[in-house]
Amino acid sequence: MIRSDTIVASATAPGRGAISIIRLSGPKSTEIAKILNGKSLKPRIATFGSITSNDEIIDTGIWIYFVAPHSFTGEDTVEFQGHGGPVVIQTILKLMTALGARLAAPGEFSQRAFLNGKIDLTQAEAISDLINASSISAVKAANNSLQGQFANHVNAIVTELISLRTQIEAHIDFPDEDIEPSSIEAFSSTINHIKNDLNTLIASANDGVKLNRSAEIVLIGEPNAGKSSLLNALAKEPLAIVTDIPGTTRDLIRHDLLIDGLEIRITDTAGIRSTDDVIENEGINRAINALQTADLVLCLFDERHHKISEDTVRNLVGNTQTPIGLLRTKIDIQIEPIKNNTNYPLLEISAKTGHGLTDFRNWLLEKLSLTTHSQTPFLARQRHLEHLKQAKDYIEEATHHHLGIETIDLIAEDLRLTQNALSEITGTFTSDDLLTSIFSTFCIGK
Ligand SMILES: Nc1nc2c(ncn2[C@@H]2O[C@H](COP(=O)(O)OP(=O)(O)OP(=O)(O)O)[C@@H](O)[C@H]2O)c(=O)[nH]1
Ligand SMILES: [Mg+2]
Repeated sequence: MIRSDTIVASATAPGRGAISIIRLSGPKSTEIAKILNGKSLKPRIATFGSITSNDEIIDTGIWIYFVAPHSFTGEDTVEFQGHGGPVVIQTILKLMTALGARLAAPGEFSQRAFLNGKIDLTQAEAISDLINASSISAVKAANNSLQGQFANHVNAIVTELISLRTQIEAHIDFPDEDIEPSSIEAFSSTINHIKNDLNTLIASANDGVKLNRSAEIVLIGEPNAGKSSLLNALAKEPLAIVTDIPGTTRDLIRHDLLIDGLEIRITDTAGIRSTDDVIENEGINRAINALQTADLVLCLFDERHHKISEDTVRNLVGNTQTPIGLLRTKIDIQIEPIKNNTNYPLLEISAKTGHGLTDFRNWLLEKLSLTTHSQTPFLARQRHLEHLKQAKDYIEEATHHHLGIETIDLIAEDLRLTQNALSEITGTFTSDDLLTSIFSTFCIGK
């Protein structure tokens, strides 16, 4: 266990609440609790007690003592569940710091749990991601990471790499002896196997990264298609200016919607058309850029002026890889019956009457949840994806050499670098700077 001082923080959100939890971790925790409570605490027993200063009661509540190493941080930890008033909390924190505790930095409890080997880095990050999750799918995936599913995948590849490196490096000491053809075959087959595993893991991590943020939807269409009206109808407030003048919207207008617990960022854009207007053109460029990185692009059509077809869809969105959905707008005034000649899903709505909006919301939920909880067992971060890609680059580098006694040291080095890149994910090989930057984004008290 690391040697450390005693830290303290309120683990509950700032502001007024019924209950607050104040958490102490480190060697002085029980001593501080004893002074304030007036008697010793028994491990793992919730005890009603108080916090007293100069013979005056500051608060009463429940004390719980977790003995090292059987605590979240791996250190002696004491929690006090008291009343959730900001002045009460501040007074207790002052009393505890006067008795030798130090106010904890953001994420410092989790950092100690990591440094004491209670959790690996992916699990520590999953705690923060669970707290910040913006959908139920993200909650489930964060819990999977917290249970170690992501780390297990990484560790399985690392174990395979270690075994391969041990066998390969044994040959470095005997440069005059050729490697058996059967061994060469076995080495390259293992390298290929690891490469495939990495590719599969990168695909899952990609989905995991998407889950770790709000889903993004971009509305695209010709001027007057009804994009801004739809945004306003969904937001239930007049966020964007709506007129019958084509080219009303120029800037990207964003709104965060919460549909059944799924956070969706929806972006209204400038209508797509060819124009000499410099400002409008800039708006159109921004619209086209925004749709490239979205999770879903919705093409809106007022079919009185603009018929739906594969060509008209492609004219709007080009050759994007972003999934596409179609919306036939203003159905309160459309005369022709709906007909879908494309391979994209098509729904009809009226922003004016609200017709079709409930079906549209349900469809969105299904569409975005499908991409989210399909094959995605865990939550991931951009940082993980970068290390996985680095690992893949290094192992690919290894396959570029013709495997033989003269290249074995180069291959061994590539494999060592592959392993290091993977170890950065779980934190077995991580710089202090990286740790500081990861934990500093956590809540205080976590
Ligand atoms: N009847 C009817 N009119 C609608 C509906 N939705 C939008 N409109 C009208 O269509 C016109 C254009 O609507 P906007 O929402 O500004 O269209 P837009 O796609 O944002 O247009 P640009 O910003 O110019 O690209 C306005 O006069 C709206 O009142 C609808 O569902 N029914
Ligand atoms: Mg508009």
